[in-house]
Amino acid sequence: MQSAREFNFDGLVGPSHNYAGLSFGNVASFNNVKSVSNPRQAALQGLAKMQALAARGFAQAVLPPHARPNFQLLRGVGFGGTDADVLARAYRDAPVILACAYSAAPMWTANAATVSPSADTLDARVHFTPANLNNKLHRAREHVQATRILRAIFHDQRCFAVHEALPSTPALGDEGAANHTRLAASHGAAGVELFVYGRVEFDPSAPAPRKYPARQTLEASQAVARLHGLAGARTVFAAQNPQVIDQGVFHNDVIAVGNGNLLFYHEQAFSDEAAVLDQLRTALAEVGSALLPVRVDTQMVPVADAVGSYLFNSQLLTKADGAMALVVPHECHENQAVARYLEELVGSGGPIDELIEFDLRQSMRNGGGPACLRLRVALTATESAAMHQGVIMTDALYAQLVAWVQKYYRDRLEPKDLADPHLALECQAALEALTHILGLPGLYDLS
Ligand code: SUG
Repeated sequence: MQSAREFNFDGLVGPSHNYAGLSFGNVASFNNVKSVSNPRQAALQGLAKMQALAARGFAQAVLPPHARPNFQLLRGVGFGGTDADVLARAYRDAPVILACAYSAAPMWTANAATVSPSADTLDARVHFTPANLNNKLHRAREHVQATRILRAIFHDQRCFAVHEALPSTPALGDEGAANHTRLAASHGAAGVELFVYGRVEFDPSAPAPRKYPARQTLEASQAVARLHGLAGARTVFAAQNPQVIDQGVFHNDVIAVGNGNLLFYHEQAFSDEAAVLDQLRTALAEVGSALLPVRVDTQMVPVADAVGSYLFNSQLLTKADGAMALVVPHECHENQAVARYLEELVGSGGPIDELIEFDLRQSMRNGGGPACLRLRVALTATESAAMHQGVIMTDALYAQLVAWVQKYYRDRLEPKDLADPHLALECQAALEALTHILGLPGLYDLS
């Protein structure tokens, strides 16, 4: 077995971060529709998390934002003329589509792709499948730029395989790592990959939510596992509890998170909790490991509190001493039940012995917590040396990115600002400058 480190690739919040209420089923996005956003603060909050975790010795990297506005989308739905005409016409006739074209949602890189480390795959390469995110218009074209970014960073095909996204159709709805958890004795050891789905396209009798959409299908999860060459005995497919989807759990990472052999989850997360635990135990036994479940009861933390605080949308990080830290958003301290639970958890003598808290309010108001903001990629030393080095977070990169944000980002955006042609130019200039900072020329098709 080779040793490996887990890199967290956080999404750099783009200059058009705004609240457009585009995600039906995501309670925060819906509740904050049309409120005023602060893109500069959003980006600085995200960078502060990256910098603090890098300073603690965790492997940290950054994924760039996507080109905005997405003129291909706007022109593709019939808005023509100059760029300024396109923006004015879209604002007049279809402001929601304009908001889709401006969405900064790629910041939530847990939805960028599903990643399987080389220890799990048949050809011993790291596999990536960009998520098609076809459930929401504002996210449905993200995979085009995400594929381009991942191929630019993980360009060495001896180590990496970046697949095309799955065909973009409801039967294959795929939301990436937000519905995928890897359990293993260590990051470098062969592990068990857990895929959680909300709906089965070809079995109408399978349980499904009634109020909100299930974004991930079983068929999509199975396709990703096949593409990555995962071993059947070490792959588990689990149905999400449709009742929690209807309470705002639009991705499994809003109600469960795993790291090492530990699964931290809410008792209502899965349709059949006992069966999921059983399958995980059997699969982990294949690799000589034993499941460590940390179950949170409804009595301690009701689902509504889990959704409101994003307790489970936390990062579980293995520290140098082998214990784990839980990276939580500030909201966890503001919720009484969750704060009480967390105090007990870290004081219990168990494997999670530290809380690290961040103010991510700008992202949280759109339903994105610490775990949404990062894509986990476990890499051996050879693999981490083979990827593009310019995205690895260092003090110098942090300082450059902070200065870049201060220079290009507005501190206030409201819906009417999306019609301002200057905003489009500002976004383009910012991204052009970013390609130089990250050493990734040609990353964007800015035509
Ligand atoms: O897809 N919000 C995102 C939040 C994604 C969170 N990711 C994970 N749980 N991994 C979504 O619902 C809101 C955009 C708006 O309303 O303007 C949005 O897209």
